[in-house]
Amino acid sequence: MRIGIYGGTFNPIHRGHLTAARAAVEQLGLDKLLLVPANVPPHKALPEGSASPTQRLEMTVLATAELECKAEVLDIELRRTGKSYTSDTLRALRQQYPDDELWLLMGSDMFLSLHTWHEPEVILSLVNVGAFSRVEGDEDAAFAAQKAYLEETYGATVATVDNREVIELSSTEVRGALPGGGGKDMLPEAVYGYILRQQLYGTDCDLKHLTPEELRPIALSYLKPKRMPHVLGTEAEAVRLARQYGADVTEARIAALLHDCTKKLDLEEQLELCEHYGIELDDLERRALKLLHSKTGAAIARDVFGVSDAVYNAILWHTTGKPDMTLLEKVIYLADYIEPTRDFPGVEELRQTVRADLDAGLLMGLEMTIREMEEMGNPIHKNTREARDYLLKNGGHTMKTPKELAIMAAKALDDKKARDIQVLEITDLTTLADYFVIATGSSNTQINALVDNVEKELHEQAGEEPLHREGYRGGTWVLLDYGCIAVHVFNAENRQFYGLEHLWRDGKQVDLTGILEQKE
Ligand code: DGI
Ligand code: FE
Ligand code: FE
Repeated sequence: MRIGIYGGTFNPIHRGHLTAARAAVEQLGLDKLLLVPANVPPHKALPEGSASPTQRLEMTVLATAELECKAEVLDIELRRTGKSYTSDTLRALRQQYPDDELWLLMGSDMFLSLHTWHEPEVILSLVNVGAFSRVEGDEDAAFAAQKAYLEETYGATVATVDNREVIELSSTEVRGALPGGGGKDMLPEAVYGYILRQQLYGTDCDLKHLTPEELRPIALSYLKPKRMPHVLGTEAEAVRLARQYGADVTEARIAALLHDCTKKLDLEEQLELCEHYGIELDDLERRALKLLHSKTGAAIARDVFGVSDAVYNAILWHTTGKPDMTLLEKVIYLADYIEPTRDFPGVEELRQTVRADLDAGLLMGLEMTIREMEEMGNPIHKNTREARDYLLKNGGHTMKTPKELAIMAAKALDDKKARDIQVLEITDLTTLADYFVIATGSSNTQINALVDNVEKELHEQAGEEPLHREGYRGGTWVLLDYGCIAVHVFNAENRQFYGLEHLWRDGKQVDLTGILEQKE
């Protein structure tokens, strides 16, 4: 295997480091990178507000999320007390990788002074050198001379890594930009989030009032790199489901971004957090690590980020579910289950079910979990079981919000090719209803088919029946009154004549993009 060794203070690690690392991987054909945050000698005091060694280590781990190759972060130099020499580090690495080709990567300044380092002969006998070259012209001569000198004197193997494309970027520059609100583009996303969360380098971020966009890098900074795509996938899926079923999209985003924020903690750390937040645990929870992260995650979300009760509960119940879940709780439970990076037998069927009917999907998800637990011999948590039993008892339907019913009706109309479907929120304008669903049918037959489909879907999916109907089977217009929603279907002429959109122009139009297939 060809392994690159890339050391640095990484205070903080930034995108310039990553482009250099990528260039080395590509040009030297490396199979793997070892990133080695350096110990900072006491005499080279770091600037005020700098990161601690542990923080530099953690940021370096987060940065690997943006590398395409295998990468590992080593704390070997940070653990060493006293003087830290590169030759010592390389001796240790050579022992660990006796048969591999090792390449020590370094910038041009370092390379040009390499012969003055401690034990250069040891360094150059243990590893090859990959030197980044940044500038064309004069430096090439100095480079070539140093290369020839090292090869001749120490029998070194030296390769140049062309890094000229890279925009010059230094950690000093990054640190300079951060206090004024800059630096985002210079840093890997999760590293930027980590800096804000830990208030490093003079940043001063109010964590309690973040938009989802602002929260995203910070949420990523809680995760192991391999979990990041899952959380981003959960966010995307939660947005889709929230739009489709009428949940609050912003709350769905925030809950999804934070839902696994304590997932990487071990049992001891989880129990410590439970103690800290006064979270009570039952016998199973005390033993089952996987059941704790939803509880501690919810607590962190509320304590650190000030999330609403709705978001708190969506995170709290995302692993087991519970009886009578709210719309947002269902959206998060299922987004977590079916997000695009999930890949397990049956996931496609579950996705289709969730998109057709949220509660049917919820029931299917719970049953899949219970079956899996049984197969693996894991105890089933009482909340999981009760969540399933509740849905079974309620025939798969639980109370729908008016908006859910309105969107369900709009979809039923869309399925039968209605035109100009609109959903108007009129909650604040009248006591007649909360939503009007309006659509146009092209013929008497189609109008009847449209209305029949709305009745069928609301009956099957929600157990709802209209309180009364008007104009039924008359063919030119029909009203289905469900109390909280009213469905109006017209032919084109009557649609214009009644002009409901105009009469209710103070109502709020519900955005149906991504929910309906209708052509605008
Ligand atoms: O955190 P994620 O991996 O994204 O997903 P999750 O929060 O749904 O956690 C899934 C894990 O939780 C899975 O490994 C099984 C476990 N789990 C879920 N319900 C139960 C359960 N474990 C036990 N013992 N009993 C349950 O009822
Ligand atoms: Fe989880
Ligand atoms: Fe998850």
